[in-house]
Amino acid sequence: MANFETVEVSTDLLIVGGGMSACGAAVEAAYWAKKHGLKVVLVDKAAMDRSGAVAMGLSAINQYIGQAAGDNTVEDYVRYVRQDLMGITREDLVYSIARHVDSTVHLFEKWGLPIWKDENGKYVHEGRWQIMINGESYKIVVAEAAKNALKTLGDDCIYERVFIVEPLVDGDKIVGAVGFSTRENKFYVFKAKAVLVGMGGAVHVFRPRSTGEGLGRSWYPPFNTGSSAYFTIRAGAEMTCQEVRFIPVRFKDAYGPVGAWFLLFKSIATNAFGEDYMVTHPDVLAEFAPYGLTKPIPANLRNHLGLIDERAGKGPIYMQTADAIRRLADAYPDEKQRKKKLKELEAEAWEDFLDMTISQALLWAATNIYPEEKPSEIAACEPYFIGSHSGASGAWVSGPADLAPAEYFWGYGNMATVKGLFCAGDASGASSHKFSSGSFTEGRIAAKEAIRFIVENNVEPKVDMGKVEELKAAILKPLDTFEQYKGMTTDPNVNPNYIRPMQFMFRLQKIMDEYAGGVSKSFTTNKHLLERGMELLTMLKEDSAKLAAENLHELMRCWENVHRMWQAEAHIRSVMFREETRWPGYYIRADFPKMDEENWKCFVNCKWDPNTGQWDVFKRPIISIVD
Ligand code: SFD
Ligand code: AMP
Repeated sequence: MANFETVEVSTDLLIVGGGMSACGAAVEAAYWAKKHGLKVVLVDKAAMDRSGAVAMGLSAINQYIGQAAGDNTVEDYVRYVRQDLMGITREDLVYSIARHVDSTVHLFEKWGLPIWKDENGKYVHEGRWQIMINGESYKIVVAEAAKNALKTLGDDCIYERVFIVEPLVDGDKIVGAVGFSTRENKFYVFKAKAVLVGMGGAVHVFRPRSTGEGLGRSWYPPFNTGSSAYFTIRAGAEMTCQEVRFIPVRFKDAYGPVGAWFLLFKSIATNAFGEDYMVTHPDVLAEFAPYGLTKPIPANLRNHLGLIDERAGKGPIYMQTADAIRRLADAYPDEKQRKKKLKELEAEAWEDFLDMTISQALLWAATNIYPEEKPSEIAACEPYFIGSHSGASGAWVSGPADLAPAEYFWGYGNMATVKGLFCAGDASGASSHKFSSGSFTEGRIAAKEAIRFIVENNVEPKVDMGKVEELKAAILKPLDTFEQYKGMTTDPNVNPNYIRPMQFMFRLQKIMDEYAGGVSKSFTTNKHLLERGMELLTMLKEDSAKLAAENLHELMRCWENVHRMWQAEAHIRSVMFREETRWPGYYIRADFPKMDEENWKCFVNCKWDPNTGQWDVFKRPIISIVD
């Protein structure tokens, strides 16, 4: 620890994270900061060009309203999100993003992102809200714009490969963050008048399906490890929807996307006996009325129907790719045209993976899959925390002044319940279906409000440097622990004096998988399992003081796992509190297997008190703003 330099950086606005929401925040903040002569600093644990969920690229922009063309209205989008989340959504937040999202998409196009166009120059839609892109370089295009915007404020605005660990708080106000370089022996202290959190969601909290040679493969990118949740919880912010994990259905083992198959190619999925599970369970859908009886059927119910068949021994579940391609090609009676269309469809099918999940294309090639000839297995993934997709976990933030009911408004849009702490993308909860475009848009909204907050509350951050020294010692401790004890066993992985981050992660994943309804329990849990899980998690928490790191990379791994562990705790506590099953297909409470609209049509929020270390879990009302 002695050879770690402490680097102090002072700024007005600090943006933590460098993904879609942080890039949106950077672009917007730079504009407003310039007007007011303010400084903005962005910190990413990785390199912005390829960081976060969009690192590998994407094949579609999943939120586009098409307002100008009159394709849809913002209200339509709010209804869609409310329906998909089984009624549990902050309509003011969804509305606020949806009304601005088209302008974001137009900016992306201006910056060079290729969006598919039809012969009339209109965007090619994958589904009602989704438009197709050649998105292999999506993140590079967006990051370039963000970096260019920040560069207009100065040369010292971007810190890459710096891992943010902990918030700095003064009373009820955020005053900065601390972290460390993953490349040099440097400990960073960022002092700020406002902090905007955009550090994504969390993966590898639950044991993944992948094992052995595929270990670590998941749908969600491995770089997002619960830092947003940890940062906001530890700052004392109220959190919401921590029970609403997301389980996507994906092509099995390489986790390739299904959206293009279901929506663009109009494919169906069946069980191994050829039965379409979406039509063979009307009774189950009726149990979850009104949502189960309204189109589109919510993502979790779609999962649930497939899982019912799987549990009944009717697997594997297949995407009927060959049928879908044949159907589309057969629409061309002319043989030459039909063959041309077939080739086009084959190319599109492969490109869908090559744009965003290259390993799925490799797995198809390696396992002799020709999508035009035979179907391909799909499966429900392990659970993830991603409030910007079809999950909802994140911080409880204020809505916009012109839309939010009084209960949802406390002065600045997208500000958490801690003063000066703003959240966007996966970091803000209860406003699902933002996706890449909506997350960037929310970053813009939050950054504009954060700058307004700074202008109206322009006081120097009071940082307690004694506390910072304590944090520095605690954060770097795993390096010392390893050095101290590494020689005491012949195998450095097995040591009674410490635990390495990989083993720590395995233990966390086992607890979550077996007690909180992971893959091996077919996403099913109950009060007793959750209580036992909490007991084991408490012991894991104790052992986190014994984490050991051989180098800077492992030090990051240690703190990533501590972040995951806190996300896990918020999840278990919230699942335990909500005594119903509202999102089967994400999880089932076997002791409360039915949805209970009367008692549980509400948000489940929670809060950890930094002064007492106590958790509080409680209800918040749903206030609808759209009919
Ligand atoms: O269809 C720290 N998403 C899709 N959106 C679309 O619009 N189209 C698609 O095609 C999408 N597909 C998709 C999507 C997500 C994933 C995981 C897959 C496929 C496989 C959703 C979007 O990608 C998502 O909504 C946004 O990216 C969310 O934005 P944001 O800003 O909340 O998170 P981020 O982009 O992942 O960025 C996180 C950043 O934080 C950094 N970070 N920095 C410092 N310190 C720490 N401790 C940090 N921890 C994390 C990261 O490096 C990163 O910069 S489809 O298949 O669903
Ligand atoms: P995915 O590839 O599953 O992430 O899907 C991309 C987009 O399409 C998301 O907006 C999903 O909600 C939506 N989507 C995927 N499959 C379906 C389906 N079967 N019905 C309706 N919407 C879907």
